Amino acid sequence: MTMPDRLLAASTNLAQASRFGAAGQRAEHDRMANAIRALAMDAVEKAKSGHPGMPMGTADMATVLFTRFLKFDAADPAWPDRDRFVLSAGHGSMLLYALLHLTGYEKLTIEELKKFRQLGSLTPGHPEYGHTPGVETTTGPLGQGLANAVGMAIAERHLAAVFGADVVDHTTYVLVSDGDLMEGISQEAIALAGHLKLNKLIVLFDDNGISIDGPLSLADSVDQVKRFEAAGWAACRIDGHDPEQIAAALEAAKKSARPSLIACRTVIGYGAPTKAGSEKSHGSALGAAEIAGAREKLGWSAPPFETPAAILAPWRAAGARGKPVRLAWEMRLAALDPNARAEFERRMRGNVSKALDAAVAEVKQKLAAAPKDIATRSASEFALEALTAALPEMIGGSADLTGSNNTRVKAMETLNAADYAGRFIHYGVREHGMAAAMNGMALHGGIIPYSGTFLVFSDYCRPAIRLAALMGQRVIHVMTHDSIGLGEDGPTHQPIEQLAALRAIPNLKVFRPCDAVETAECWQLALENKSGPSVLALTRQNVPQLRLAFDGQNRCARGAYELLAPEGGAASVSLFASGSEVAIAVAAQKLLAAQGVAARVVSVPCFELLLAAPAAERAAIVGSAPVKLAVEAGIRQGWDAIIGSDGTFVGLSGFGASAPFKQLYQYFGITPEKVAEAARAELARR
Ligand SMILES: Cc1ncc(C[n+]2csc(CCOP(=O)(O)OP(=O)(O)O)c2C)c(N)n1
Repeated sequence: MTMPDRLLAASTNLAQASRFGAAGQRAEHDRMANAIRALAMDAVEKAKSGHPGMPMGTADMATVLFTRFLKFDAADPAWPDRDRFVLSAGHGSMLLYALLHLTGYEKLTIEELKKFRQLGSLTPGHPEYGHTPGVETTTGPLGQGLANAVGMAIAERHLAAVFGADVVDHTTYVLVSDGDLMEGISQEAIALAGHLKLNKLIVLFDDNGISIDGPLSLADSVDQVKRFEAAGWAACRIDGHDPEQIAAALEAAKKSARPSLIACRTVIGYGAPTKAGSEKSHGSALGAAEIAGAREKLGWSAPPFETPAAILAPWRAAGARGKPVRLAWEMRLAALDPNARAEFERRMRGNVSKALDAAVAEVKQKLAAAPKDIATRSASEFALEALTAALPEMIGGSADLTGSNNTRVKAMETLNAADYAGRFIHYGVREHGMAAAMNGMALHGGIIPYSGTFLVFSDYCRPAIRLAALMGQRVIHVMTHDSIGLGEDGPTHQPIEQLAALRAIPNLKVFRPCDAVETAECWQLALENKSGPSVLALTRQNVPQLRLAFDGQNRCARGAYELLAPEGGAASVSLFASGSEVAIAVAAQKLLAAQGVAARVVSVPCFELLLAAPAAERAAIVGSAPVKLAVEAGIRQGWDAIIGSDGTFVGLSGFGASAPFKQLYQYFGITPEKVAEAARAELARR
């Protein structure tokens, strides 16, 4: 037992001895668990929607966890060394809200519980991070919470290795349902956690054998205990309504050298007279008669939304029992070497240090001194050499495409079970699990995760990227091979609609830099984007460096800028492009100039930043040339916001093909000649 564990155990045992007495312990437990059940029934009933079955079935597990194991202080929901509790089965949100209310999270008043699922309340349908104090991650899409928890557990191990167990020493608990474990992402998460031997990750499985359609046997016959064991976990099966079995299993899990699964056999809707054990209690209000029957069965006579003082008191004590532990932690933090403490605090605040500006300037200076006509994925690696040296909180990775994504710089050691201090994660071929684990790391704090895969596989990451955007988490996805420019791998690997699809996600920034200088600038913007995720779409093929003179300003910061002014008078054509197509626009400008047409070139590395710019600035960047033409090796969707619905687009409208990349650009007509031709044709039409 570590020192903080001993402190917590001492405060828990003391409190329990005085409260329960040996004989009354079970009865006290039942009353406390029933308080959760009653609140869940009442809130769902009042809202006339929600999921009472899961909180009623898991109330015993949650009561044991929150009163005897979980290290937390309801008075300080953001305490960095708290244990994390992730409710992966987010539909059971009333379990979490009841727990937060009962343990005394100040904002989770009974009034908030009465407003369950109502606009503006702290108790939305599914738990939302950043909205409700005490909610560690947004859950609802099944499987995500489990994979987030893997990331949190990685973050904990890494930061403990860096800063020491005196300041980082906590456990990540996850409550999962059958649905979580049926989702494919769970396999990725479980395999990764087992491989990394994340022994401070403990999964409580609500093994109730029921999902929405009915008994699980309709669709599933997996032996979850064997499945987890096969992935390197410790796993056991217990009665999820027996507090002593739950406690014993948690004790054992805390001592395990591997991550642990505790499959808790439970009855969904426990206590409901006719709906318990049935899908009927899963996702709708129980109804007045059923609730009356449940109250009687559970021996709960308090009116709706009332928790008798004698039951609330031990709950509140449970919420406060972590306070001395937190205070002791604060003293240990204060005793840390001042530099280490300042660094720990900086990282937990998520502020990137001034070193970032210097690192970016250094990269840009080097590029001005010795220009590089390289692929933007290589430019990204070049930038990462400086950035990862400047920002030790950056943890890189790749889903088995390390050499292709160029996300690993030479100085980076692997983060693995033998050395959690490493900074590069081999995620394996697990894009979805990777993206969700990155969310968990960012949520944990102290880490800026970035990773790599091919842009076309952003589809495999999408549900997790969407949640990162919803939660406002800084995760950075390096996505290379960003167009038909990847060549011979053919249409399965060539992203076409992916840029548009990613740009459709609110609060996600999609960067597509055109050269090595823009790549460094886009990296800077992604790292400074504290309140949302970013994607860096990078080329496989070489591109010329278009920005040759050193410019201290980050020209990508407005999302777009005039790269080349028109030659000889006002522009009659504005050529817009992103990424590798900017060089095509530049060549087209020359062709047009030779034909007496003045054109300007606007590089558009980030739609979202451009569209967020003040209207006057945006108008100045877009300009007033009569012909607006965009070129991008993808679909048109989204570009109309810049070129207008009557603008001209040179790109793709179907899938790619397998061939050397130069041939493909010719074949699909994405060339300077075709761009110039389209511009002239449009000018002639006007
Ligand atoms: C990715 C995803 N697909 C579907 C759903 C809709 N949904 C919510 S709960 C659930 C399954 C319910 O079964 P289980 O997970 O065992 O929960 P329990 O019935 O035990 O509460 C489904 C399909 C979802 N939330 N997320």
